[in-house]
Amino acid sequence: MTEIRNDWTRDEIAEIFALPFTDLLFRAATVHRAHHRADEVQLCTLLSIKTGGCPEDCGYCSQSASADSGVKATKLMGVQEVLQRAAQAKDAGSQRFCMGAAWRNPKDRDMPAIVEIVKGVRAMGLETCMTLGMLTPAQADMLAEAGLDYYNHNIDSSPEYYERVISTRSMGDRLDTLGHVRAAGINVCSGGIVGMGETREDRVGFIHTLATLPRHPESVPVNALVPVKGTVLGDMLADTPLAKIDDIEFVRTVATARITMPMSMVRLSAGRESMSEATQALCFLAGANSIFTGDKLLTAPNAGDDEDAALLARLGMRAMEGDEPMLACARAEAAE
Ligand code: SAM
Ligand code: DTB
Ligand code: SF4
Repeated sequence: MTEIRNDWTRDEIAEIFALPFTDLLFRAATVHRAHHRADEVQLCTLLSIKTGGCPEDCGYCSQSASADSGVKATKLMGVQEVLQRAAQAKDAGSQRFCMGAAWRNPKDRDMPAIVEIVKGVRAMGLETCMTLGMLTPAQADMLAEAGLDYYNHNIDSSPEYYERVISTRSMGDRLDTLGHVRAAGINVCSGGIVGMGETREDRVGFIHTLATLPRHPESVPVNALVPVKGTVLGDMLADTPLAKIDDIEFVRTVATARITMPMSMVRLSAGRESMSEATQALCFLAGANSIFTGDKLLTAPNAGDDEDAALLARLGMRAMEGDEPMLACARAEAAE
């Protein structure tokens, strides 16, 4: 078993990131195998339960009210409709149902419906994950009491690059919410986006921030920017195509996350649709062991269940079943 460390230095992480590619992949695959089954991938389904009109100004996001992306703002979806969508996801073989709302933070008047949704989805035997923006300690406790398994709240990038992408809230605000989620006893899902025009040093700083949290997030989503027309970053990258991240650098980011956070589920998240099967296969070799399935993310298109099933079959890999990810969390606790 690899030692679980929370005292990584930025230099150490930069050194791992820059290893010869073959050495990096070998090391990441070795760590992966010591803690997880390397032939299994967790399937998660996303649903946007409240879309668009968000007061935050995240430069990548189609749902920000300050973007001109054409995404229409909706109200919070009704409980029954969410449950129906969760049932479809379960039938399609999903293990975790992740629900996102385009809020800066939930209002207290929204909480009863959110609690009902968590209880209903959980009762179907799915793991529940929500991403609703910033939480107060009391809201985190309410979600924990409802039985929420995971809360997603991404740090998105390095502390330095974060400020260039979002101005309406700080990295400190994000870390505070992650602290409230942890204190409430909910599993933490936190990652970020690569390909936003950041440097290698920023990608190192991004992994360093996650890998030095007092406890590593149980899930680490690594998104590749989906460039959306009408968003600051979508338009910037359309003008400077050279800023687009190359596949090898993306795989390096996944491998470095795997090596520094051995127990975590590393999720190959947004951006898979424009990734070749070979790149996705390299990501699995580098330690990614979770994906979003279904033909839609929150607002952007995704690969789709059939394509994913075909990819896993071609690679001779299989969907994770039962409580295996929770087992990983239990092992993490036991290792403390
Ligand atoms: N409003 C909540 C929040 O920001 O925490 C939840 C929803 S938000 C859409 C969830 C995450 O999706 C963001 O933190 C970001 O990392 C990712 N994301 C959003 N737009 C993206 C894009 N165009 N490409 C890649 N990832 C994106
Ligand atoms: C995460 O890290 N990626 C997911 C999930 N957490 C909520 C969201 C991806 C959003 C991609 C862009 C869109 O669909 O609008
Ligand atoms: Fe709002 Fe979340 Fe999009 Fe930022 S990422 S604009 S907080 S929905």
